[in-house]
Amino acid sequence: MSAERNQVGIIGAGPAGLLLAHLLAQHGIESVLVENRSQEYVQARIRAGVLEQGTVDLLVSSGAGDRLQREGLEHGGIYLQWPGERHRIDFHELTGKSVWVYGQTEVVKDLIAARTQAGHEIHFEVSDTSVTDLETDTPKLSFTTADGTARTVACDVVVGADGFHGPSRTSIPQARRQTWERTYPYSWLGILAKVAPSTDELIYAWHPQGFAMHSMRSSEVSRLYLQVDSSDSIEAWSDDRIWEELSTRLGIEGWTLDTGPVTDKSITPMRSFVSSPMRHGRLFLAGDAAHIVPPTGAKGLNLAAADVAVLADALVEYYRDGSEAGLDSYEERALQRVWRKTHFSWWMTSMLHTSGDDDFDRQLQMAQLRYVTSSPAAATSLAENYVGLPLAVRSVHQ
Ligand code: RFL
Ligand code: PHB
Repeated sequence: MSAERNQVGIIGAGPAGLLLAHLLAQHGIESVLVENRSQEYVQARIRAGVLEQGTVDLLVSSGAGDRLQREGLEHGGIYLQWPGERHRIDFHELTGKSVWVYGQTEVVKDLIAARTQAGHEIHFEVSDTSVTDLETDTPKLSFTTADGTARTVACDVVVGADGFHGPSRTSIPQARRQTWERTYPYSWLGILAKVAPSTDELIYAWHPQGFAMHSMRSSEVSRLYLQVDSSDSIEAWSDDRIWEELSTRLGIEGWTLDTGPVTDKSITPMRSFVSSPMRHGRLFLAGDAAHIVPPTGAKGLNLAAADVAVLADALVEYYRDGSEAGLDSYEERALQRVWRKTHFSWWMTSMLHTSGDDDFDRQLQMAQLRYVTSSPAAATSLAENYVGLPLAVRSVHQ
């Protein structure tokens, strides 16, 4: 076993870990980045599709946004619908901002390319990842490389960007951790299809048979989702059954859903989860490692990006001035945003998904949908949350 030294240890080459490594490298800060999956797997993992303007601005200003600017689809609004009615929420008019449709797979590919082109390594397919000595000035990141070499790297800081199932969060002593969790009684079945989108902007549809959504990846590829039972298995959903259900739930007079070959399909459970603290000694958590939102608000990846923006800023300040003020205020600044987006994601989810057959709940959902599509004040509230609220101000430095 060899003893090594690095500035920042990062666990996880998802959007959070890759973006953090990239932002730090821009400021000459070195990092060791480890990932337990293969590069091919990470680049093909189909998840998010919507980037807030702030996330786009961050990627572009850091030099990783060239392809995003060329290929990303700018959307100035979304449609909200229920049987017989489809309404547009105009983000441009209400907030002056947009969102961009650009797959998480593409963000990950761009960030991997940026890191490798800059001559920095990503250790894919590692095993036995662990962090120790968290309460000292040199926390240790240990892992076994793909070729079987056991390595331990002494760092100034270790960042757990290893998603919901990674080992970082649970290396914080149980007695210090508090978690808040809600598991929803339904899941999302998502498909990727080789067919031009049947819509210019995303459609979020309430339907008595369950929520449905029409999103996209490009002018030739559509991404669609269906609310299904938590107990449903993907085998129970043939492509024909999926298209039939999508056509029913998204259907509206004078509009048809074009169908095409399904190239990917999977079922994802819906969960809200927040864990605190996001820091223990010299270990910092970022992204899904610390919090999960249901995808209805399109917030998960954007939250991960916002966490690492704050953390990168704090680390730059630490290495430049020796000040730990930014690191000390990381959790407070991150959690404010996390809870706002946790609320928004829960709210969108609750408004659009059917659960049981309680007619009182349905009447409330209908009342809420009518309100957000008719009141400029309510529509603005949805719009400003969807496009993303500005980064929290750093109260300790003012
Ligand atoms: P990730 O992407 O889970 O990355 C964590 C990485 O850590 C690795 N890892 C380890 N590495 C080394 N050693 C270990 N022991 C490790 N254990 C784990 C993992 O392999 C992985 O590569 O977390 P990160 O970076 O925080 O990024 C979070 C986002 O991936 C997630 O929030 C979004 O995908 C959520 N999400 C959406 N977010 C949006 O902002 N907009 C959307 O439109 C949106 N749509 C979605 C979504 C998530 C979905 N699913 C499947 C959960 C739609 C769906 C269907
Ligand atoms: C997606 O395109 O995958 C997507 C879009 C909006 C969401 C969730 C997922 O709210």
